[in-house]
Amino acid sequence: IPPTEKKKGSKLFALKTDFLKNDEDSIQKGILDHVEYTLARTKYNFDSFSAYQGSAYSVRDRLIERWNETQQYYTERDPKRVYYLSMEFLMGRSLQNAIYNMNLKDEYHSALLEFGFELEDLYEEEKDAALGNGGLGRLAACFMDSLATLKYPAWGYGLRYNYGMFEQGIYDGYQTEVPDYWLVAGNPWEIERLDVQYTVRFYGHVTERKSSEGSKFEWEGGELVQAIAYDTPIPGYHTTNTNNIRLWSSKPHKEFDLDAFNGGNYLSAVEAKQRSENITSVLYPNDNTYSGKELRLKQQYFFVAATLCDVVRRFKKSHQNWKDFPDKVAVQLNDTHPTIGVIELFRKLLDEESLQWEEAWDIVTKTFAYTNHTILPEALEMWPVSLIEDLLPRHMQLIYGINHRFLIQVTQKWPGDIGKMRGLSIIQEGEEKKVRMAHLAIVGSHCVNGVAAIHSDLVKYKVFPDFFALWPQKFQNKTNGVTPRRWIEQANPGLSAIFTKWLGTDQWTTDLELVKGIKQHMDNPELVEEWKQVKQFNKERLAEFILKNCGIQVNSNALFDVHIKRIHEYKRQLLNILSVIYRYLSIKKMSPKDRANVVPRVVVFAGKAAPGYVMAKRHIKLINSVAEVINRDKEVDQYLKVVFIANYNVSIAQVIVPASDINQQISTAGTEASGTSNMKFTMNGSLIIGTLDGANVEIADEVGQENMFIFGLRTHEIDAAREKMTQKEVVIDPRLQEVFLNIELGTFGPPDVFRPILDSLIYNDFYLTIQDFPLYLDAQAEVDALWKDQGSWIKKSIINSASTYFFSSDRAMKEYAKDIWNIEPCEVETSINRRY
Ligand code: GL9
Repeated sequence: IPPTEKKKGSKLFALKTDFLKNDEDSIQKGILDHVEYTLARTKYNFDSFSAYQGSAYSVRDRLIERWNETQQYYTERDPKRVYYLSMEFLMGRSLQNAIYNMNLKDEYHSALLEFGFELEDLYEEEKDAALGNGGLGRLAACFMDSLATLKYPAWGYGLRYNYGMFEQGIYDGYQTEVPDYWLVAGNPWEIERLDVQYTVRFYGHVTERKSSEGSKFEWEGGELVQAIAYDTPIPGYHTTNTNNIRLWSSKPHKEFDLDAFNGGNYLSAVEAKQRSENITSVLYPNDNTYSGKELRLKQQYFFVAATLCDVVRRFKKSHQNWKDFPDKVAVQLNDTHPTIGVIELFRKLLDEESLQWEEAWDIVTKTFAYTNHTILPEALEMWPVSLIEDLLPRHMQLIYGINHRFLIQVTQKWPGDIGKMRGLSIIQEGEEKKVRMAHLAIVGSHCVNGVAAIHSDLVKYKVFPDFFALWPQKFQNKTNGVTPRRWIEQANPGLSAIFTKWLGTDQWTTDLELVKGIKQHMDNPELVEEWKQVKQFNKERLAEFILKNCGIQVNSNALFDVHIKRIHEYKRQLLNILSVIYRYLSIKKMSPKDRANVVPRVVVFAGKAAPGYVMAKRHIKLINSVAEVINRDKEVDQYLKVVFIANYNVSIAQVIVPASDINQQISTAGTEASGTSNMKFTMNGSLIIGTLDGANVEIADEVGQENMFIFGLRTHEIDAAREKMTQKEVVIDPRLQEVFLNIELGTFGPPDVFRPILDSLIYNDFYLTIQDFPLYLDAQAEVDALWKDQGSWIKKSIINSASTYFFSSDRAMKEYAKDIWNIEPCEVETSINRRY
């Protein structure tokens, strides 16, 4: 270092001596400084929102210190890293999470109290970050929490959509959608990195340049778009380790369109630039469906192109040999959405780094792994060849080349079997040729996993049996998990206090296996009493929320029956509401004496339907129409209430889940890959009423079927049941007929709106609602019977919550790290560590 530089450096080091302090005074000063210098407000207009913002910025300062320490440490140690590529991260709110994970709850609480604010109230000032649709995006968020907590060197990569998941309104019982321009409220949790930018190309053409060393292919021309990085620090729980989620935002490329300018087309030149900002404008609000829109493919490529530039640049800073790449880098594909990344890395190695085909492909397949999240055929992505050819011409050439070599392998395994070739090919032939992204993901990865045991079996034996026959060792199961920090500690402080008291330690937050220890106290009347009280408290909190947001008064002593998730035919909210109608009609017919035996229920629904999913939106209308009739019927007032909570999101889930007595997990067997709310509910002592589908199966293994309400057709019975339906051999249960009749007679409003729902059941019933209906009613009757025996109920509730170790995302992440990524924890050693 030249002497002048050294001198400058010494001043740098002299000034930056210590980390921020965490005593009350320092925290208060931090908050006030931000209110004054970041928000430019004074103590005279210091309202709750500015208190939230000031607190968030002061927390962010501390996160940045930890982030810097962590990234510096990783750079020095150079451990193998994992990159989790996900088009969705459903983070919810961040203030409480960051404060809890940094172990600064008491400090922030008392600091704010002296300013006249309750920390807990300030949490409510924050807007949810909803850059995801549902389970898949929330899973990514839970995984990020666990990776940081377990000290794995991991980064998440995704897109910074300007519009997140739409805001749902309910008008006249119908869903309305309002765009969610979430950034208007500001986002203190992100750091704009103007120094991290890459250029992404679209369209253009491929030129072959021949030389003595062979041919080189260059992708040229087309449109250029700039990707800018935005980082969100992800603090581990009670550790310095702080990982990162890097989201890309699209901006116009600086290259100036001189032709348009000289032609006097200045305004149209600006418009062309503006179009590039569209790429990251909006999250596609689809779940379990594939939308073949060009903009979506652009999003996918933009995302992986920028990500791989970043990953490759980081690798090249400290490595020369490409052979080392898979020993330093693991890339996980969260569903097929980022699969074009397989080809992008291959293209970089081949065309930019001049590696040979075999060597480059070997590096690619050792690097990537693919998680499948659904087997619904309508969700499997298949992009038209013509579209890829146009948008990504070089990639299409490479896909053909890879497919050619792959099909040679297929013929070696099954000589002369054209059917196998056609079935396995990455390209689907037909009127319009398509690229099967799942096939590309399987061919391009060293590992393919499903997200629950039953789902992974379906992936192996039903959806991709020939791939499994070809490469049995590639296929694994990794059952999903959820973070107990957000879903127990933050969402349910009462239950957390019980755990800590009866286990004699608070270590259960990172070692959920300890919670098993609760079982040994389940006969202790003191614990039982506390358990009751905590549930009651949470139910009152939800009742207040419902009154405030829906204007409906519910009895917090009633059984809280909860069905919250995306609205989809396969999840069968319809089955639930039909049984609610049956319950209503039954109560109406009862004598006063019989009514005395009715278990009072509050049935809660929440969830969004994809804007284009007409049938799901009709289901919402039916639920709301039924709710309206029931809720204004004074005769059933004490016994039944139906509530549809609008605009379901992560922070609403944090209020609903701890308050539930039973939760509905009633998908048609074989359709729900895993489900993750089932895990959150079970942790919070809510009993599942459900089918043997997704992770319900493994939950039943852990908690015992006798502690749940399992009913319905099994996966292996589904095909036969569908056949029975088409053969018109199904007899509709008379109780269901009565329900149909009431809908047709207009009991719940003009029946023409509901006609398509009834038709879908009577003429098709693909999701087997009719056949499962009587079995469902039996299970519901068991629920009522058990509720009357509160002693047994609470015991089962305790057993449920004590048996959820396996469903912690910590367990899931340890399995991925060991079985797929081959990475080790890398604990940051630093003086910030003192606290922990
Ligand atoms: C999903 C599955 O449907 C769920 O069963 C599963 O729990 C999650 C996470 O693995 O993935 N796949 C999928 O496309 N969605 C899922 O929830 N949809 C949304 O995220 C809306």
